[in-house]
Amino acid sequence: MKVLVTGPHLSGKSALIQTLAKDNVINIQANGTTVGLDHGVAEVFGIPIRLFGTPGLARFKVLRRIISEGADGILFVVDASNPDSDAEARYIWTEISDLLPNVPCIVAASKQDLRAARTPERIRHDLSFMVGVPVIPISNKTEYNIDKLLPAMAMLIIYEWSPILRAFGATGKTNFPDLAKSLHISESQVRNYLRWFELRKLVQVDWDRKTAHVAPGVTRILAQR
Ligand SMILES: Nc1nc2c(ncn2[C@@H]2O[C@H](COP(=O)(O)OP(=O)(O)OP(=O)(O)O)[C@@H](O)[C@H]2O)c(=O)[nH]1
Ligand SMILES: [Mg+2]
Repeated sequence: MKVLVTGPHLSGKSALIQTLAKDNVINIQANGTTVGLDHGVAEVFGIPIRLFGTPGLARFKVLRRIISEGADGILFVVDASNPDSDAEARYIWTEISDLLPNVPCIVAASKQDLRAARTPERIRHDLSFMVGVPVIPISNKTEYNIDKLLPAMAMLIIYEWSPILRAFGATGKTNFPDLAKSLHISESQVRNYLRWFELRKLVQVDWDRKTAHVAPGVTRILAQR
């Protein structure tokens, strides 16, 4: 799954990708600012999550658009300690909402280790344009709540797809013709769904034998609801 890490300048996007993906990170910076992108791979419930970080400077709009393409989820990083960056947060938020409408999103309110850090309630109040989006307070310095972010993100994304993933699991069938029959869709539609899910490692498909299984991590997430 592809998760976009975006938000205003210096909010802690690159630091977050570094904290989440540890040794698996590429980062294109000049003088401490992202001028290209960040890329890192992490894993949650056995599902690989490809993290793509954008630059935060307003002028890198074109890069943000390119990096955003095809994202399944958004981690929107805001600097909880700096209300002066809220206007920029609003600008990037509008831009990303336009590029990725209806994509599941979580706000990571960073720098909670600093005394000036605002609480999630305060962030919700100050950034009221982010209506209904969950806010998780984090710190890249102390790793506070870092372990909560990707499981929450993966759950949101998988719940988005849960009706069809559940339907695949619930048929008890694993071969394409039986799946098509049970779901009342054509075999080519079954293949299209499976290709999409396989790319995101949500199902395991044997294209020669024409069989598919929902990945164990996904079954675990669906069972929690
Ligand atoms: N105290 C504290 N500092 C942080 C935290 N996260 C990031 N920083 C610092 O904030 C500054 C900016 O962090 P980056 O990760 O480069 O921010 P960014 O959002 O990638 O910045 P751009 O790519 O320029 O938009 C750096 O000096 C980091 O060390 C945090 O959780 N706590
Ligand atoms: Mg950066």
